[in-house]
Amino acid sequence: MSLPCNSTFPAGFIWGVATAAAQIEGAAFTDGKGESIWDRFARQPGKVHGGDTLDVACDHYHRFDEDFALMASLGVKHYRLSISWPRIYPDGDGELNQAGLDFYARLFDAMARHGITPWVTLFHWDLPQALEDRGGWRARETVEAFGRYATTVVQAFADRIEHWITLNEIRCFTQLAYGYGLKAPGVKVDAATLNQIYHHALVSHGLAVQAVRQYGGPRAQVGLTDNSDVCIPVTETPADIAAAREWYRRKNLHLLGAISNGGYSDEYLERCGKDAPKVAADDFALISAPTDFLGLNLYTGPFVRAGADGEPEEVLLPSAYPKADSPWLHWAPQVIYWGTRLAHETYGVKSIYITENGCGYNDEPVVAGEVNDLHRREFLRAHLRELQRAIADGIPVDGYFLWSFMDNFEWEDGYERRFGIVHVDFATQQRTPKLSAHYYAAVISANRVV
Ligand code: GBH
Repeated sequence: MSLPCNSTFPAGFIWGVATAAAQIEGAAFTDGKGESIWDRFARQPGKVHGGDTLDVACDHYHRFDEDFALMASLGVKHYRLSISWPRIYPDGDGELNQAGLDFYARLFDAMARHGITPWVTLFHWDLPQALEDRGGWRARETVEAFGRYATTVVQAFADRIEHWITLNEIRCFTQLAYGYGLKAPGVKVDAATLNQIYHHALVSHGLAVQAVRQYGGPRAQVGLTDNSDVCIPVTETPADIAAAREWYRRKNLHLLGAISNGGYSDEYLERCGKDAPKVAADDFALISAPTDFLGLNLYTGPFVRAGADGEPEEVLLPSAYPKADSPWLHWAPQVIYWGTRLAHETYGVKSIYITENGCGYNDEPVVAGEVNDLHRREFLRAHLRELQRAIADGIPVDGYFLWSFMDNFEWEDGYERRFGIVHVDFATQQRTPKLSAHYYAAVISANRVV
């Protein structure tokens, strides 16, 4: 008798891996690429761990063919990657760099040869520095420039790409970058400017959707990748679930809430007060145009319970609570179940892809040709069990992309923090699949949690 907990995933379930251009490509100033805000940020003292830069990274720019061969050897058939805007438009706008388009054409050709389907993110944080110099995401001009860049890329690759992701994690390149100054460009703007930046990100998403609809061809699919704030009910009882639902609704009001609502809610506008964003007449027609799927990056989340009067109340993490080496990444596998369930219930999303999930650790040495990351295998297995539970409960999750294919430039943490299932020796560029890579290969091949 086959036990339900060992059942296979639905036929056609998408198993993939993910990366982003700035984190792996290197070749930061090669073939006409312009400077990005991360190239600049990494050169400012004290911003990135160890003074690491993106100049070489995994040298994927020159090694993509071997990387795809390795990917294919693990049975990975779907790969989420991003395109570097400053490779295509070195100044963000204006002159097109044909060599940049040619690079991605070679890359997609190589993927096709290795039987790997691309899922392309148009913006994963590497804003051209030239645009930042003219106001960056504070300026509506950047939104228009993004629309032109997105149109160029979609037109160039419509014959090869069917899956498009507009933006990666609005909260990170707005709030964390311009609000807290932790990510490039590393500034702290006032509340009104930050709300305007959020709004500009939403309009940019809308312009990319429009570009895919106009030029992507009949089979093209498009969606946003969001890192919604997700919480986990401490007990799965009606009171705590209701509290979690309310916490989730409030926290995501300004992004997924506004998109699904077709405008900013009164509740959000009251919260903004005098700092509310300026909205042009047709903005929400763009922002709220239907998409084909929602991408969710799910890593962790707080635990919430019903407090007095059922009000959501976060339960603080005690010091003994398990974490990865990334200090923000505490162990909470149910984020997969509740992240997808709350999105489905709250916004009526019909198709969800988990576009990232994974964990970051520091010391994962290669010993006798092997990397023993049993900790990551355990992390994956626990999260995949929650994915299976979500699917069993009828939540429409159609795919899962593991972050990341290989160790890479982990933003402000530099190369210290490793998220890959493939180990990269950054001195030699040697790749070594970790124990978790062999585990994930077995999951893909069996189409179930093994
Ligand atoms: C993703 O972000 C990114 O898309 C990806 O590029 C990255 O490599 C990967 O995850 C791993 O980090 O400093 O306390 O304010 C993940 C979501 C949310 C993780 C914000 C870091 C910083 C929290 N990120 N978080 S804090």
